[in-house]
Amino acid sequence: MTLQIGVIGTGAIGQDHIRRITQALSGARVVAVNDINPQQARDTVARYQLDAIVHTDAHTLVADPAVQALLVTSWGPTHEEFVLAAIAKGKPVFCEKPLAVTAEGCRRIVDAEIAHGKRLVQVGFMRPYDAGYRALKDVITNGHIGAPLMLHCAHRNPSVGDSYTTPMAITDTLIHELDVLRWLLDDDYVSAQVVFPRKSSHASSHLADPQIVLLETTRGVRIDVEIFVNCQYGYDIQCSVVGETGIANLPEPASVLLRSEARLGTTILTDWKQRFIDAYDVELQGFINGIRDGALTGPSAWDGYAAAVAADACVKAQETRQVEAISMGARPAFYPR
Ligand code: NAD
Ligand code: NAI
Ligand code: ISE
Repeated sequence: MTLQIGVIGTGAIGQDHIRRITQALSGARVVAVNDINPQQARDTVARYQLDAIVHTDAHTLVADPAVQALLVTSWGPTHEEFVLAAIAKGKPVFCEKPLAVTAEGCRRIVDAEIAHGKRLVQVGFMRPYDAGYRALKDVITNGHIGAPLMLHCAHRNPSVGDSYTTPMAITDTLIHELDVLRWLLDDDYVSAQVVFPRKSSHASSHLADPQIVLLETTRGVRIDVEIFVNCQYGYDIQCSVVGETGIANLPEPASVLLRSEARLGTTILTDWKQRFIDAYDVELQGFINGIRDGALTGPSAWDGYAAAVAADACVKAQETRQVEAISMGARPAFYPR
């Protein structure tokens, strides 16, 4: 049976996910789309030659009997409303990160899902599906570097638009590390601090860039993450795990080693869509298969909540310049490890 999906938000990642559902994945098709900009929704239907209805109201799309599952790829602040609407209709929903822009909003989703009684939500944290991160986790889990002690990470984008703000370095960008590092270490965070180095001249006047976030986990692992969203040179994701007996680094994306014009080098990607392209495919196929098999297994609403609790503390730490505590309470039995 082909799963019939409705998409809310036909922007950059909405269109990219529509492309993969339509051209790369199996078992699903897009039957309805909505965007706050209806022309963009219509253009998307034309571009991907979809046999899909354009709804001018997102809630009408959620209620459409032809729509069996939802993809929420609109702006972050709209996610909570649409995910809650999907849960109210008992429809599975894949929501791009962040699940909601505050921990309180994520908690409302967690509570609604638990009240519904069955998992319906998968969050678009794709890095746990990336082959490089999975290889890194295997090295740690198999004890090849002993117990992890420290992590040195970097999340660098070439540039961001003028609407990108200082808190978005946390809620939009660091949120990926907040998710993947707790998955990688099988641990949770207890504190966060944010340090501001000298500002890049390429950052807009209202943006603090770069930033360094210092995290501590329940087992005492110390993590530093450099967020640098106007680094100019490329889209560069780094993760180095220092253990008791060795160091494990996230593999670089495959690239031809080129000897040419008296230089030896490899290409650095510039587009986030390319850096994790395989992981996006696997996560979304996992969502489709999970619905078919009656059990979603990917990043849960609890994972979305856990990342948001840490993000709230980081945003507070940006303002106070102090070490801020992170506490998310007990994991509900509804979300087994
Ligand atoms: P975008 O601005 O290109 O697209 C967002 C779209 O949502 C726009 O077309 C906008 O018109 C539409 N929209 C906004 N509010 C709406 C509403 N109330 N109803 C219907 N449509 C609405 O942004 P984007 O880069 O595609 O990002 C969208 C989401 O995906 C964000 O939450 C972002 O954090 C996330 N994202 C995730 C990744 C990832 O690596 N997982 C990468 C990029 C973006
Ligand atoms: P698992 O599903 O047994 O989970 C491992 C641990 O990580 C658990 O403690 C769980 O609570 C936690 N976790 C899972 N997702 C998380 C997230 N997004 N954020 C924080 N913590 C998270 O382990 P497995 O099978 O290694 O799966 C890990 C992820 O990869 C899952 O999201 C899963 O759906 C996905 N997956 C990907 C496959 C692939 O081929 N790339 C195959 C199977 C699973
Ligand atoms: C964007 O929304 C993403 O999710 C990208 O993966 C991230 O690198 C970027 O900083 C975000 O703005």
